[in-house]
Amino acid sequence: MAESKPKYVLSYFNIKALAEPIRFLLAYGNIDFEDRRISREDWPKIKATMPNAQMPVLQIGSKTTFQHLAICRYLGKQFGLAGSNDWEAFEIDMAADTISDLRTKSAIVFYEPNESIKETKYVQLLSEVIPTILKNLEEMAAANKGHMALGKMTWADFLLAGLIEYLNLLCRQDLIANCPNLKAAVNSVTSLPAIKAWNAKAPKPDM
Ligand SMILES: N[C@@H](CCC(=O)N[C@@H](CS)C(=O)NCC(=O)O)C(=O)O
Repeated sequence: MAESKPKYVLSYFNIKALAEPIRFLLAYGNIDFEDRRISREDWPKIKATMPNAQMPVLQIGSKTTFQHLAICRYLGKQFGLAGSNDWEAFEIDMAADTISDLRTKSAIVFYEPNESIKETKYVQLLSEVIPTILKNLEEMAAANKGHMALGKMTWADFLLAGLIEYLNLLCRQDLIANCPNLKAAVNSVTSLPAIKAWNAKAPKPDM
């Protein structure tokens, strides 16, 4: 990146969801970013200007970046949260992709417009899909001493901590209530002074 001190602008709706891990990472990295929250009324006018017509979008100086996982991975590298070799980066990616699986599989059901189809799909989601992924995630966190990878804090912990409220909503449960190691991973991030300060000043989200 050529610019020495680029301006950061994060565009998203006034919700936590996919942007909160990015906000957490920017707060952790002590990056003074513009937290641009687009209203649902303004979104149709802005949609066509965004890559893939979706958000989150993070402007870094003259660069327009998108895809929340790629952004988290990049910021993780910038802030020393991405491991120190290809194998370590791979272990973090496996954890991040598993968290992402939980989100995509539950979001498809949550956003199903037909109420009766939705409830039918929730039966399988709640009885099979979520328990399988959650068990795997908890085992990964147990093997990594209360973190998602490498036995220490990485950007995958930030991903989980930033997404957890949204995941709980999509999955209709407190996912970490009975998962002490996942709870530890979330707490390791939310107890950081920078994240506490962010949470204290963050605007009240719409959901
Ligand atoms: N693959 C993208 C997905 C982004 C995405 O699904 N964004 C949604 C909000 S969570 C969105 O912009 N929805 C509005 C629309 O599609 O009109 C990512 O991971 O960042």
